[in-house]
Amino acid sequence: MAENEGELAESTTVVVIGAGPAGLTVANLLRRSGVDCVVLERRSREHVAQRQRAGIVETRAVRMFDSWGLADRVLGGVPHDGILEFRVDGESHFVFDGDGSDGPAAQLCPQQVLVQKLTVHYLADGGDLRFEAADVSLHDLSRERPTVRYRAPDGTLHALTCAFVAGCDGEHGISRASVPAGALTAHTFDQGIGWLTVLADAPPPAHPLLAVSPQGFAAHFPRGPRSSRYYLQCPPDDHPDAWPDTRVWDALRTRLGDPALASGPITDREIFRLRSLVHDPMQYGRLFLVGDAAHIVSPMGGKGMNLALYDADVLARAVRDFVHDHDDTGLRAYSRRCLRRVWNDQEFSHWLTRTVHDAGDDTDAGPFLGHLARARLDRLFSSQAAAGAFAELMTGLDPETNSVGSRKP
Ligand code: FAS
Repeated sequence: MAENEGELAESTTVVVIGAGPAGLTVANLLRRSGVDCVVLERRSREHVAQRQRAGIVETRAVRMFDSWGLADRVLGGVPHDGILEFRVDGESHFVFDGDGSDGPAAQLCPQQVLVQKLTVHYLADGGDLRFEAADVSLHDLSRERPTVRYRAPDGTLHALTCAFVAGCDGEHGISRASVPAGALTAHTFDQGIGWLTVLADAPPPAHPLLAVSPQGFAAHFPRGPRSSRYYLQCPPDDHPDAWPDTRVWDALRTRLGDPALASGPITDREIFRLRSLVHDPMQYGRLFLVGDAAHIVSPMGGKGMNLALYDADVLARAVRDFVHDHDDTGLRAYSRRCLRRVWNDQEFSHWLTRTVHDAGDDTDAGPFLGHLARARLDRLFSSQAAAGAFAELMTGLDPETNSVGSRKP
């Protein structure tokens, strides 16, 4: 594309748009592969570093970072002991969600800690990361050398030509919005369920906790040594103002079946709708969509961030093989391979969401589906085969190879 007046022209191999878990992982893995890249992030470093979302890096992702020699540098949590607690009408059931091997296990690592460490490592490794990149626009995506334009904080206009664009800018980013209408198919599903999500400086649970009760679903997850994330089922169109502190703690004590639950200052509360979204394919020309830019999965099962890390690993390996060996097998298989994983995790998240919500307050689902959900829980707690399948899905390890990557190209 012709250079605009007063524009600074640059060239690189990959332009990564977005410095969330997806973008920073792609960038770190590309650097590790000796592939040039530039990361453009719209927000400031401080803003990106403090955004609190997911809290567990699944076993597969921990081993993926390990396979790249990065685990010790970028993971900042505590190993998950492989125990998940289901509390049904106040009765506890402990389910093992590890793979039982001596390999590195899942980590309880708040997303912002992973993002901070990926940023520090990438910059220390000489990576090019540009925060506060405004007005990012994508051009010539169907040509061999696309161009990405943006305005720097000092007002300078930049035009980066590249071989590939990694669209890692989340659900509301510019990447997917730059794909011509009709080129992608969007598959959506609305669970019709809302969650009040609460962050508090309160003691974390002994184990991640999912609670089923007639009053509705509740969950309690660790987010650091003195911090907790809670979820409370609520109407999808509810408002955070309808949940003052006393109501939050009363509902948690009731649904978790723990009248003595310790409280603490609430630092954040939001309502969000449980919904899922998948775009197919996850590529348009030289643009590859990664993470939330391509798919949204409800937090049930902790797959959102982990799917972003999966896509990032698949893309980085594919670009590395193309740049170093002129082998485009991975690039051509990128979308199909990631979508196979996306639908697997969507199915698991859907199964778990219906199970723990229908088994509790069955007002919407009705008693029949309520009984089905309870039967599913009963099988999970009493059948080794069912518990094994559950653990496999929680680890994220590939069922064919019980390892990080699939045998399938
Ligand atoms: P992100 O959205 O994290 O990152 C995209 C980046 O792109 C951002 O830094 C953004 O500023 C930047 N960007 C956007 N537009 C741009 C532009 N035009 N130019 C340049 N940069 C641009 N998942 C779980 O597994 N468990 C949970 O408990 C959980 N809780 C969540 C709670 C909340 C409130 C939310 C919103 C999500 C939660 N998720 C959870 C899902 C979450 O973890 C996402 O899956 C994860 O952030 C996806 O990472 P990325 O794809 O990197 O996208």
